[in-house]
Amino acid sequence: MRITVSIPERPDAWIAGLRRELPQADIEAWQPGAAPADHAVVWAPSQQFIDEQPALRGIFNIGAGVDALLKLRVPASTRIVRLDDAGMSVQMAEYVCHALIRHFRELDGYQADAGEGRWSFRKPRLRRDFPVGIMGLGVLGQRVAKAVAQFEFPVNGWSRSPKQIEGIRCFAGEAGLDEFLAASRVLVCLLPLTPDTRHILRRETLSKLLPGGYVINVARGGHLAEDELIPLLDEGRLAGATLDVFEVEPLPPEHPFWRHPKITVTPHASARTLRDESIAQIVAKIRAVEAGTDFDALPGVVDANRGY
Ligand code: NDP
Ligand code: OXD
Repeated sequence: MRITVSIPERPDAWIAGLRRELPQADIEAWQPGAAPADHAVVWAPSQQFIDEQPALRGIFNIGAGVDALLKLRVPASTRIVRLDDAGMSVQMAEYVCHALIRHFRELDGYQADAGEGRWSFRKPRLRRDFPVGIMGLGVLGQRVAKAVAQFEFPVNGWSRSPKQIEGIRCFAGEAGLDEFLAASRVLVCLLPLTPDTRHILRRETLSKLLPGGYVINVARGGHLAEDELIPLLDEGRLAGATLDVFEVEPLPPEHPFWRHPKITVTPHASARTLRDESIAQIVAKIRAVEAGTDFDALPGVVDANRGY
């Protein structure tokens, strides 16, 4: 079995890990003109890579989001498989709970007071006044929703297909979006980026949140209509935003998000790919399909028509 690897950052570490787990396989970094492989392990490969590897059975993405891959022309016979958690959901739960509680408990205000040696209390705020809406109730969204519910915030969730999740008020589809937004004050985006979800965080939708809305975008920069956020903050329609993902990454130094007092920026760090966990998951899937398991029986196989 031949496996080709196209990963921009530390490809050698990935190749060494894959070789350790699959010593019988021929595993090499892809370069133009490389021999055809059976499977690929990738992050944001080029169209040339896809065009030169028409016989791939599986493309294993080392992230959960496949929007970059789905921009490419991939042969219909090649299946795309994304990471299914692999240690990301707990990180996402930590990140979102941290951002939520930092805002809810006004910890930035306390830090500013401390900087001036001021011992002063803020009036306690009520959890029932801060319902949290999670957009996307997949692998990451459900874990985050449950973690937020542990802190006794009311939690709403929105997905494409209807769901029933204990402790979460679930809404679905276009028809459920307005009611979901109107019931939420803190909005967390954990959707895949698809033609249906691009710019879903825009003036029209964000204006439907409860007063004092707060946005946490941990999915993709393309979900947010970036030009529309700062006016909503400056008008007082939104109280703030924590943003981990951006239309252009790295976020350019001159971008106004860096310096806006109501925006917290992190560098696409909310849930990092963990190499060992990811290699273990990918190798288990490759072993399964090589042993005759149908791709469709694997968790994380992408439906290209659906876009995730
Ligand atoms: P999943 O595929 O497991 O979940 C996606 C969820 O979004 C599902 O609940 C799905 O609905 C819902 N959804 C998709 N399209 C729509 C739509 N048009 N309307 C309403 N709901 C929709 O993905 P994951 O939870 O694993 O990951 C989510 C995203 O998080 C990734 O695509 C990636 O972009 C981002 N991500 C960001 C990271 C970071 O570091 N910032 C790290 C990892 C991921 P249904 O359940 O009905 O199918
Ligand atoms: C992912 C990511 O999609 O790292 O996994 O953003």
